[in-house]
Amino acid sequence: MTTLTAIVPALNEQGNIESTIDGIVPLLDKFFKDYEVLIFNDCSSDETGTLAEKLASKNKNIKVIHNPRTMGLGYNYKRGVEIATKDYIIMIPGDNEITTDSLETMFKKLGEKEIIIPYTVNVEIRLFSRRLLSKTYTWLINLLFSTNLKYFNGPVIHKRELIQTIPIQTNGFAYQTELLLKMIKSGHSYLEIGMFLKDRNSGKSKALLLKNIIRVSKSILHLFYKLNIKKDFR
Ligand SMILES: Nc1nc2c(ncn2[C@@H]2O[C@H](COP(=O)(O)OP(=O)(O)OP(=O)(O)O)[C@@H](O)[C@H]2O)c(=O)[nH]1
Ligand SMILES: [Mg+2]
Repeated sequence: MTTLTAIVPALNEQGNIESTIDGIVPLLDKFFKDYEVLIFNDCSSDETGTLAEKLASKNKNIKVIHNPRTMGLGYNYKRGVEIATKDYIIMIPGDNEITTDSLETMFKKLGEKEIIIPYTVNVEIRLFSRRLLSKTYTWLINLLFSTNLKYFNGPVIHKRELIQTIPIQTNGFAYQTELLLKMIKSGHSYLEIGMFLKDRNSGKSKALLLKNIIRVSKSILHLFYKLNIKKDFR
């Protein structure tokens, strides 16, 4: 049996953070010899931080990191990877978006390949605008980098020892794209697995914020230069 670090980013997720954690803990208890859950409260203006602390006080495997200001999804993931101590690392969104059945399917495949890359099967669950953004994004990345992935932004599972050797430059939403491209271009093996999403119960999506879209566009330009022109895969 193996061990897992779950990085749970949460920005203003007071209506979802408890159900996220309550949903995953039984699964982590069942599948892993040991695990840690790192909740990243990125200076939420709602009760996310207080609720996260309450969850941590009930379970010694849960830790909460509070940022004094909002640093971004990629920044938090990077910090999570730096402090992670278990065999594998997964990002589980704090908006309770991933079904536990899907997580279970992924956990069963651990060890088959170096990276487990989930993609959304029930795309119709998302709003048309969000779906279009994802579809265009995936198409564009595959075109720019000659890859053939179905999705770049899911709860990917990495081996800790491997991912800790790869520098992550972006602090924004494109962090997983950066990691996956660097790893795939370096020849690491991967397995794509279908997952099912749930409807966001409360709160708002941050993926469609203009500032996030601009940050992602800049990261992709930078990656294009680094990977395609400089041929620097790190
Ligand atoms: N720590 C941290 N978490 C963030 C930040 N932005 C978003 N998140 C969290 O990351 C997760 C994914 O963000 P979402 O806004 O749900 O984006 P998405 O899942 O790609 O898109 P939706 O389909 O709209 O939900 C959620 O748990 C957010 O709370 C951030 O700047 N910092
Ligand atoms: Mg979401």
